[in-house]
Amino acid sequence: MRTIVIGGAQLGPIQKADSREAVVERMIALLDQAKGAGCDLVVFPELCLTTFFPRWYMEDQVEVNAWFEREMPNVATAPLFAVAREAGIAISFGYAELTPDGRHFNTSIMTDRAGNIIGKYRKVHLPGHSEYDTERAFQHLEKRYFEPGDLGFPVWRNLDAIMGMCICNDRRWPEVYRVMGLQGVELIILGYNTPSVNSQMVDEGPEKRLYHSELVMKAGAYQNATWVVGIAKAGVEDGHPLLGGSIIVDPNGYVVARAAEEEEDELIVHVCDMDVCTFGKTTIFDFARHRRIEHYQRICAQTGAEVPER
Ligand code: CDT
Repeated sequence: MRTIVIGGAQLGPIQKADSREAVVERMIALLDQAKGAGCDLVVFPELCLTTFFPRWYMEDQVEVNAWFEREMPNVATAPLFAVAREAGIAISFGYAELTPDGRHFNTSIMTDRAGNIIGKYRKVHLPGHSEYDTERAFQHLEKRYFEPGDLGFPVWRNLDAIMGMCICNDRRWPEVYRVMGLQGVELIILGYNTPSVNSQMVDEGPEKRLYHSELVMKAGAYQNATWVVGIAKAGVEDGHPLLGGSIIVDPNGYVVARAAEEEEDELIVHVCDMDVCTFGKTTIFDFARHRRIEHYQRICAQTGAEVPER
């Protein structure tokens, strides 16, 4: 058995006026709970230090940059790293990254138990749009504020397991799981900020959105024989509802831990045995024996669908 006690630290809403320091205090409270529960690893959501700012249209780059972190750890997050290091708990969380050469990414990091950042991922699939859209009920401007990630989907050895990361919208794309699956991933961790309603379609509310969110994580887990941990920032931020539904999914696609419906700060915990991945990886999803890459060229040669002529 290679067990990792995983804590999924769902965060409730963060308002526009809330400081990073206040958020970090909430994260530390969850980390304290995780310590009490014997967690080895705690996963926090996407862009978790601030409100989900891509819902706000901004033209002033100085105003935009105020939502970004220029270094990690920094003054606001140093206490979180210190508590994690002291407890010997590895952590992962998402934040808006502004690089020294002025590039903007939607980023997640992963630490080891000693608080060293050993993995960084930059979100590849950026949803939404880049200009103000009068047709939408609300804005989703990730394409305006971020560039697509440039690091691919690497995996890292951590806590005696092979781990990878993706972020929110990435969880909907099977290629993401498979690229990590092809590196033997055993645990995929991800955070999300998913609006509870569709800004362009009135009949897509929280029920359907929760269903889709679970569907893709269960499928990604099963088809790649890997654990998947998906953690929400949830609840109503300045009048805008975000989905909860944080889950831990086992390599058979079963949900083994699930957040309550309250959409608040909440820790979900499960003892995850990485060796459970082995059966699927050596039988039905033994990629080396069963994949037929001679038929998969389209996956990398083509972006949009090309339908046959009538
Ligand atoms: N943050 C993020 O990626 N949210 C998207 C919303 C999609 S609707 C524009 C998601 O896939 O959950």
